[in-house]
Amino acid sequence: MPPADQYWSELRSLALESGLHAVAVTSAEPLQRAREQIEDRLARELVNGMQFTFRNPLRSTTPTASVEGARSIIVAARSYDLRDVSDTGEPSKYPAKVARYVWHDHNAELKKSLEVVKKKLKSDGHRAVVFADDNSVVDREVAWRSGLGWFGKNANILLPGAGSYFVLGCIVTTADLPVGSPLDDGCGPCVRCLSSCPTEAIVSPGVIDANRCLSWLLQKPGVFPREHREALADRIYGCDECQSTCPPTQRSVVAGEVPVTLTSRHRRHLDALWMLEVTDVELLDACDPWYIHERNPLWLRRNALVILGNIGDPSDAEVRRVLDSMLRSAEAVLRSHAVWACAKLGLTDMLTIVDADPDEMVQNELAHLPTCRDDL
Ligand code: B12
Ligand code: SF4
Ligand code: SF4
Repeated sequence: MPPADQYWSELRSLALESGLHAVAVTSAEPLQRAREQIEDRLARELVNGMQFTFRNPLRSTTPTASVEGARSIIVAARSYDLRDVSDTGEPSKYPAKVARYVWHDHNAELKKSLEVVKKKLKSDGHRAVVFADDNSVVDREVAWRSGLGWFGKNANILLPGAGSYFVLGCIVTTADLPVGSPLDDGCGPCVRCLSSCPTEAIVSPGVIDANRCLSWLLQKPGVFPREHREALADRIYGCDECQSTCPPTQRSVVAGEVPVTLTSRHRRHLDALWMLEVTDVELLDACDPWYIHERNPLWLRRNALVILGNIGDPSDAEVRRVLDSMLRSAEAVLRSHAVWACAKLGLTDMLTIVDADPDEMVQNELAHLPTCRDDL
């Protein structure tokens, strides 16, 4: 076996050749700080029903629970800073936009690259398992501990000179590799992300309140909180605001180097009206290249109704027609969000259809109608 430094140098070169943008190593020691933070967020009720790494904190912060005898964790970042995905394709009157990381399944690409390195580790007699966006490891904590990047106040990991438009993943392995150490803070006095968050969800540096974070609210099942619907604007899935306003991320130099074969099916948005009219199969097919957790057309349509209330044109006959059909939907959650959209657009005359609706959710919306949009 070559010395640890030389072996890591070989693995590192292989990783970079395989499409990863940066790699580093940390030990497989428990992620004590992350465990404490998770417990603290749960105790402070900042988690709002999220499962992920919060469901079993002990497991997600104990690398050796996933790989017995693990000694090291190879942490990797892959850029998702695609600039080529066009806004063209079908012309859209009411574009419902997804966040940048959703445009393509970058986690699948990241895993493919990590698999190449894993294969090498295994052929050399080590145990090795790949994880990326998996509940077994807290990706950002291992990335921070390895020195891959610093923890931004927006809670993202930023790579020096390259910002935060990166997905993160790792290989937990029994190989002994030379570990890195955390970088110095790179944010300095900047607080742009805190002030740019549309819902003030960054409650202190590095701490996100999931009760307010649009990224979580867009995927959470059920009623979209009324107090955050206007802030949602035209987002259908994911939110980029705390990153797109971040100076080091804006200055990113990775642009144009993301190895992805783009097709005409890659896009930044779908039309909100279209989403409310097509079948589930058509909707899911259009979302196919996107990275969306538990693809449920119901929540995507709920989000599309909020968008329609925010950007729809009430004088457009198509808008009226689609809202009319949504007020008659078999799904109470769609009827109730259609009620809100009608009121935002000043179309309260349409609400007679639901006057006698037996559903509590719909009656609750009728009892709390918003005022019409200021710009109408
Ligand atoms: C749950 C989750 C979410 C939740 C909660 C986010 C959160 N901040 O916890 C929601 C749905 C809101 C979410 C949103 C997003 N997510 Co997310 N998410 C995850 C997931 C599944 C687990 C995260 C986790 O365990 N959090 C636990 C909490 C306790 O960690 P934390 O909030 O980061 O807290 C740390 C800091 O506070 C730090 N810390 C301690 N003291 C201090 C002090 C200071 C000053 C600072 C700055 C930090 C700091 O220590 C804590 C523990 O590590 C990971 C994948 C994974 N398996 O790890 C992806 C992941 C974190 N998400 C990711 C992405 C891309 C996003 C979005 C950008 C997507 C989008 N565009 O909408 C947003 C960003 C929102 C934000 N500002 O954080 C990437 C992050 C990549 C990166 N470069 O950092 C990950 C790693 C997925 C992946 N494999 O690439 N996400
Ligand atoms: S993802 Fe959006 S809502 Fe969540 S903290 Fe960042 S800016 Fe705020
Ligand atoms: S916006 Fe400023 S404070 Fe926030 S993560 Fe970026 S550099 Fe740090």
